[in-house]
Amino acid sequence: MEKSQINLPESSPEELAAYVGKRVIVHGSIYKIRKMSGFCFVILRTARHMLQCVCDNKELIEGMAEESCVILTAKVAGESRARYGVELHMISIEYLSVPEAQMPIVINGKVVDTSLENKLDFRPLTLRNEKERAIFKIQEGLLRGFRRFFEKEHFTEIHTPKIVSEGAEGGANIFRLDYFGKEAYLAQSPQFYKQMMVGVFERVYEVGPVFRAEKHDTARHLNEYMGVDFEMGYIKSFSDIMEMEVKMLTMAFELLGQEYGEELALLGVELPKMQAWGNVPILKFSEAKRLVAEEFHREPKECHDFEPEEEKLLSELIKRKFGSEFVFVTHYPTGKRPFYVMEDPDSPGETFSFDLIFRGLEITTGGQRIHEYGVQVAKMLERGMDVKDFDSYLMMHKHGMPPHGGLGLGLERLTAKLLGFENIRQASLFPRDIHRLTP
Ligand code: AMO
Repeated sequence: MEKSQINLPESSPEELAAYVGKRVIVHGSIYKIRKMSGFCFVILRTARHMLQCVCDNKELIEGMAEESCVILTAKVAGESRARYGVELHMISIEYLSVPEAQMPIVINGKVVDTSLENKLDFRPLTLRNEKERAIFKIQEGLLRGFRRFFEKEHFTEIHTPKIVSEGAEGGANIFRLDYFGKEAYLAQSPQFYKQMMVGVFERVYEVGPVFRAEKHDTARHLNEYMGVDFEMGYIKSFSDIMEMEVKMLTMAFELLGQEYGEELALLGVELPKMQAWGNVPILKFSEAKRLVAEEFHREPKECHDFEPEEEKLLSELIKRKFGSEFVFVTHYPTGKRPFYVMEDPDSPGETFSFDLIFRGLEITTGGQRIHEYGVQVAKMLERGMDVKDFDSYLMMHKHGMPPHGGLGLGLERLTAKLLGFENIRQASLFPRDIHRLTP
């Protein structure tokens, strides 16, 4: 009889119907064995799917162990009760490996029923659970959507150094390194380098790790996270950047809807409706602060920034008033923004900057940058910075830069909020926080 090789990761499960009546060879891990009288159900975990198999061969059943890696030969049969409308009737099994130890934690239930700490401690195993791994397929989908958008908009992908001589974002949350006797740092963001590359490619993006030595243990901070950064030249205003972000998110959500339906359904996720640019609510920081204080009768403790609780309340208010889960907050006070951010000439003390808040959490910061050498140097001096330390950064300003701006988006924050998680760690494959360096 003719054998066909099914390559499941590439094909959509619906295509399996075409194989009914055929003999196939398929590899994967035995996820779950459910013994019945005289036969057993086996769920085979492939790169993306969970395939229902049936085995009535006593000898085959006896030797079977969960988490064995196998190559199955089987016949495909139609079965309306199975997830993809087909099941595999097992003919033979070739074992590639058999587990040596008992699973320390149950991974093949509907959910991994344990604390987040435990889930993270056993991450190489708990990620094998179908719901846990679905989180990271969705994260992959977001990035595919972003990349599709960047390609369409003619952005060049760049990779900038993560060992640097100066922090770009200021503040104390920077990791120090001994770099052959010199002091160096882990990059707090690709900020300087993405700006430099605007002078070369005009539009650039980077997806890469960002390091922040946050000493506090919160549900929204990691010490290493994935930054999605872009930067573009010849902008007319920083609202060009916000418009780009709306389009970028729209494209990513569309792609998720088209190609990640199975994972979204597994996690019970409904995609947010991103309004078209022009309809997404935009508020100035000072207005947003005032609105939250008035509506919720609270006295702000911090005047120059949002408290986490205020971001939550603002989202709640915007959803109620405008039906939007996204809100741009603009014109943050100069003192709270890094030295490269452009100040509004008509409103000194306010910057051409913004945050995007989604479901109560800041997922993005962006804005327009200072592109003129004299203005940038003056700003640095005003802040008591040593201009000489920034020679290589200032080279681009000195030799001509277009008006430009960009943004940085935290991938784990977006994923966590999209999937309704309280803790950002759930959306990081192997989170790094003050307590966690392994796995
Ligand atoms: P910012 O410092 O606001 O801006 O960072 C950008 C986005 O990164 C995410 N983020 C974090 N995610 C997880 N853990 C953390 N510790 C953490 N810190 C920040 C947030 C945030 O909105 N250079 C600017 C961006 C720009 O203007 O282009 C910057 O890095 O989602």
